Amino acid sequence: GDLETLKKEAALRAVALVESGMRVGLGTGSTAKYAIEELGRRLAAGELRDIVGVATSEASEALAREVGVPVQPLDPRPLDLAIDGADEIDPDLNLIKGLGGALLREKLTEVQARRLVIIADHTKLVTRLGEKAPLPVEITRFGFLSTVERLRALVPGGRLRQPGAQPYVTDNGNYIYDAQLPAAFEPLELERQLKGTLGVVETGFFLGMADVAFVATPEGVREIRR
Ligand code: DER
Repeated sequence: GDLETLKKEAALRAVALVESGMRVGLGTGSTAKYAIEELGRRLAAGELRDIVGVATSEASEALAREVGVPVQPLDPRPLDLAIDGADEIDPDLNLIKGLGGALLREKLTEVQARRLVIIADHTKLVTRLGEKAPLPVEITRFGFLSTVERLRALVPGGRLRQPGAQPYVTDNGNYIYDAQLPAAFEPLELERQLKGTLGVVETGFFLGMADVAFVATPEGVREIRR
């Protein structure tokens, strides 16, 4: 089926893992949207009860409220499960995320999940991170021109998202630099260098975080475990 059908199939598989009483991280993006909608449907049908959602963006919080998923702010308690999309998924389930601009709240939320379940269509599969997507890097607005120069020195070829008078602003009031990744790099090392760059808040590398990915292909949904 078309990509939207595939995204929804992956989402249904992830939501099938949700049990009554769970605290669930609600991802952001066009795939996670289907998961939030399905959670609402299952609650309305009485198939699930006592679910608490923790949203990873203003948009996902609004959607959760709209479909009847109760939401609470992130607090230090662990989440039983988090469900989210990805921009790239490599064979070790290392991810690039952030094309939807939600990477900071997603990482802050999903690091507290006992299980991080990724949902995607097959176009997100890569053999190596960087093949298809830039690496989003959230940077402070203050001094962003200097931070962009520091990042250009580290990963040449990137650009501020939506450059011009009104750059893209995240839910957290920050900007995003979309970095073009080099042909060969060591993700953990590059993550360390980026995080050590003054003005960088967070990167879209989600390394070693995902436990399982449901990837919908025209031949069916693949379940990939780390
Ligand atoms: O921006 C994000 O982190 C989203 O989760 C993104 O990685 C996936 O969005 P999509 O499901 O709309 O492709």
